[in-house]
Amino acid sequence: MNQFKRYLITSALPYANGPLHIGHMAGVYVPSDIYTRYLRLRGRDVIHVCGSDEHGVPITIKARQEGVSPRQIVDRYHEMNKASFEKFGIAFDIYSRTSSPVHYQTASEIFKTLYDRGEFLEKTTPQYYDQEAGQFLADRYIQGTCPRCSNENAYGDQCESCGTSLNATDLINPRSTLSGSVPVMRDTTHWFLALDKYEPFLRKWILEEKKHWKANVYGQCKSWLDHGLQPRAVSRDLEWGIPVPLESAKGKVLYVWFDAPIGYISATKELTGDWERYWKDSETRMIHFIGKDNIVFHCIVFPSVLNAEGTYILPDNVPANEFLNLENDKISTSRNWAVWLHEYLENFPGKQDVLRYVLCANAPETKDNDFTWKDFQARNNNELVAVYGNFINRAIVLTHKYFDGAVPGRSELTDYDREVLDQIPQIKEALENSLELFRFREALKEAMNLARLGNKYLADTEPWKLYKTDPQRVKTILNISLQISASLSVLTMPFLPDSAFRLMEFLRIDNIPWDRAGDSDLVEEGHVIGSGGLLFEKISDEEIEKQVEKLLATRDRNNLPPSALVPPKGNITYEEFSAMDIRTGTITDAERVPKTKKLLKLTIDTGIDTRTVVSGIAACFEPGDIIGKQVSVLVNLEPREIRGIKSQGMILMAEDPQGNLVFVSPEGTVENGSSIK
Ligand code: B3M
Ligand code: ZN
Repeated sequence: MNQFKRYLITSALPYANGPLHIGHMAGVYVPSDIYTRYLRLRGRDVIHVCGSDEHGVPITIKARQEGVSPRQIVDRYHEMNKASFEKFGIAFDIYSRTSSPVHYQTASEIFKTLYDRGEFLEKTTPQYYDQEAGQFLADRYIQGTCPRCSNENAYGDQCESCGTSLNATDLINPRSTLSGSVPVMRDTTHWFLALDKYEPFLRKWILEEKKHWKANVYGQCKSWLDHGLQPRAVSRDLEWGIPVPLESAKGKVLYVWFDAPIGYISATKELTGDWERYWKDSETRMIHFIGKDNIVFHCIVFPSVLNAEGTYILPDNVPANEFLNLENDKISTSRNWAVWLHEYLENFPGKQDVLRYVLCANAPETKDNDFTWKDFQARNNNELVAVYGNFINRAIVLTHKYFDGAVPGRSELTDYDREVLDQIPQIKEALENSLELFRFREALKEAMNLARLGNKYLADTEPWKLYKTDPQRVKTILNISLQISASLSVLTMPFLPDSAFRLMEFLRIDNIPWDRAGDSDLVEEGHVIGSGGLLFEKISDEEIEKQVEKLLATRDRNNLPPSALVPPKGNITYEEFSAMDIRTGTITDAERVPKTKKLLKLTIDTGIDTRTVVSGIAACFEPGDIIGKQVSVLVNLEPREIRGIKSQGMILMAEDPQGNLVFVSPEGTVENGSSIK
């Protein structure tokens, strides 16, 4: 029995610093929209809130890059993203924005309540300061090596590679993303949420009561709790953001991850005067839809804030997805390696359901997954067109051909007929169970199983061969086919709303209640159906090739914005440079290091000796291809043992932002052992 009276669905608030892409859709918005549509179809009391996340350093960095104000950036992308969501069919009840007055007030009130209760530690601590840019460095203003996974491009608040939430002072070899300089330390006062104080509450609430959460979410939370939580600053030395509502806090704003989740509350206030029924009543079930990089903020930080405030409910589930890659490479806004939603909608008008289908079928629900244009085409042509669309088209065309579009009556049923009719409610039940468990790929497969059932039923019974000899049998077959079609118009609605509505138009039916789907009498004998049409159209090789070429062309390495390249490291002295002894050498042998993907064992004639060097280049080079190649070798690097092999030195390589490697070699052949200066 469902103990919840109502549902509050939140979708992560996309930063208003750029357009939406398919990774956002696959990770958050397609699943949240499917789930919300399903709840509505089942008659549940549900609201779905979202909006633009308009504060934070990503926005001020973008403004700085373009030489405009943050306000101009958020105004542009708030409108753009709102329109893209609408065109794509993501049916929020409200798409608000965190620069709204309601949000400023709500976030300020919650901060003040916690401050007055002494929930914050007020600390003056040394923070990184960029003397050239004249500002403190927080979040994306500072990069360095992650202490947890050694990712060299971790940000001041989070490492996107391993998801760890960080304080800027945790970074190793920090560098300013504003000037590239090495920052200095300067004292500044901030207010810290004492997360460590909430560990007992979080351990009980998550580790004991949320064992049913998805493994990727539960595992991350457990890992953070096992590593121990640190106090986290909830304010920043920035101009753009919600001013900290304290007299002593001039020039300081709320940390974006303190205010953004409160944006869900503000949006609900704007949507309904009855907002407290959703946020403060234990009979409301709140579900946060997010990507994996937002888990700590939605499972640890925000629930701690709400728990400390004391009057709000906490999320019942947070079914975070992993990441979607594109053509085997990470989606990257800075490298323009993305399929932008607004461009998709322009290039494939009327095909939003095709993208919904592919992103759901390939959803990164338990691990990162990959989107390729070839797969997009294959799933459209081989599944949507060849199975689902083909079945519907045949059922409608044959009903018009033999019965002028009137639903024929059924007569005596065969065992096969009964078997087929019995499967419809079974498929529906399986689909519902998968949706209730947030397994959207599985649920979509069930919906397609119903289309496959219908398609196979027609192919097996071949009514077009029977009409002359047994028209009564044809009536039964088409009646059953139309019942299946009517159920499809309901059961596909959460996933493919546009084609579901068109199918309902084809059949001239509307508003079949979800609970009736699966019945075998949805369309009555004599009901006249519409003339139908193609539910889906084939996508040609040319259309796909055009997309792939565009993608590769826009990823033009020469035009990469400077920010895409690793920013320069700090200065060194001439003495430090001249201490390095770099020589020319020739690779005389090369082999893979067993049980590793990245390592090659190289034998190198350095002119002064022959030595072994282990190099992480196996992903880019075949051993046989590089024997005889002249290279540059750092010969006075301290020897170290790598996988049991003594490596003496380092080969110099150039690595571009995509991680492709090329040798740094002398232009002409020179004697091995020649010094490189
Ligand atoms: N703006 C999305 C991101 O991290 C972030 C979500 C906020 S949800 C309150 O890309
Ligand atoms: Zn990391």
